[in-house]
Amino acid sequence: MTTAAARRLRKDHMNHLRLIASFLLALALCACASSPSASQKADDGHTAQSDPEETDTRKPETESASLSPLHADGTQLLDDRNDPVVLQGYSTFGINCKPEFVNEAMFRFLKDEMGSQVIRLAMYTADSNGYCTDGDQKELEGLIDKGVQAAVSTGQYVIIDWHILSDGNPAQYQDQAKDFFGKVSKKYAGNPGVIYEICNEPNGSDVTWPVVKSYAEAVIPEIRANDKNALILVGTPQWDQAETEAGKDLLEDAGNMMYTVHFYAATHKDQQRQDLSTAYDQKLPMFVSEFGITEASGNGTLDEQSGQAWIDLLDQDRISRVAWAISDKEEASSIFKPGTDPDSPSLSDLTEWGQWLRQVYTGKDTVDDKNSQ
Ligand code: IDC
Repeated sequence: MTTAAARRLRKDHMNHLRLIASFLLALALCACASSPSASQKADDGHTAQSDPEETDTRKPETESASLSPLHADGTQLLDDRNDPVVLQGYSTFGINCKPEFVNEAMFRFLKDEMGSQVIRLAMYTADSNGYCTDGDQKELEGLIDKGVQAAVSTGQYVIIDWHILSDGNPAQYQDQAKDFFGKVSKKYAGNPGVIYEICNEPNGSDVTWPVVKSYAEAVIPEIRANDKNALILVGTPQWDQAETEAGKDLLEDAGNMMYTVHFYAATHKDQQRQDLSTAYDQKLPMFVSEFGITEASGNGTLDEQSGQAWIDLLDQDRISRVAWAISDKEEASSIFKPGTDPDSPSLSDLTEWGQWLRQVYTGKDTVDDKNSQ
């Protein structure tokens, strides 16, 4: 269950209680107070964990019904009741390279066992069968569709990520981006679960914030023509690490949007955490749509200490976060071991990184769970 859904169910419950006799209300309040639930944690600015009792007894008719429209207000993401939402979840690897990991069983596992509330569908534009280079556009659009359905039907938000990388300047494929976002926003208009990330990690010495800003000003209207309210995420220069530049010169008239920040904790430490705090003070609405605790290469050792310092900061500022990557490639940033069956993942398939994330997202220790099986 999402943070928002857990909170809404609890609120609905409370509203009903208010209608009955006051002594019952007192009793009910007592009962609530005695169970420190996920929503309480979320209210404190920490990420939510699902409460099995609530899930079993008060499950909405369809899981997708639990997805509240999201909107940014100041630095904070809010649901349709204006309650703060802090999403946590997982990014696919490039769907161009690992399409088999985009499936409902996988996304359900991530939700049920790994604390996921949001799935990011990373679609490379130029690298490895890129959408704008050698990839099959129809196939990739079909995969996006499959991923959106799988995420929403398992009660999770879904980010459609235009994953530029070696094509560091988003303007390079701006026309294709306009067509693509026009097409998908038409298809998913009004679906509260769908979030649009219009460029992963702009990079290159000439790719300054004004360059990214003008790309955003060209692409966002394509989405707004179909969907006035969808949440849109906009990248920042230097691989999503120049958020303070955006903080000095915000996009205007873009509607509901946030700016993305990425970090890899073994490489990015105090300086980058300081930048995030500076941007927060600038009142920049931020969303961490990709992070890892390896080096920026996606490999090397895990820096759990720096990773925890980042998570503490994100908790403090109530910033949503999405981890890289739903993959079994032999590298430290994969959450699954090589050879994992993408149609039936299990806890024993988790890498050290996967186990760390599960611990941080759910509070559960995977080794203990395995021992008790
Ligand atoms: C990396 C993958 C790696 C792949 C490389 C190029 O982990 O296997 O060879 O892309 O396709 C990012 C990018 C993300 C990177 C990741 C790790 O958004 O695509 O994935 N990373 O390098 N930004 C910072 C790190």
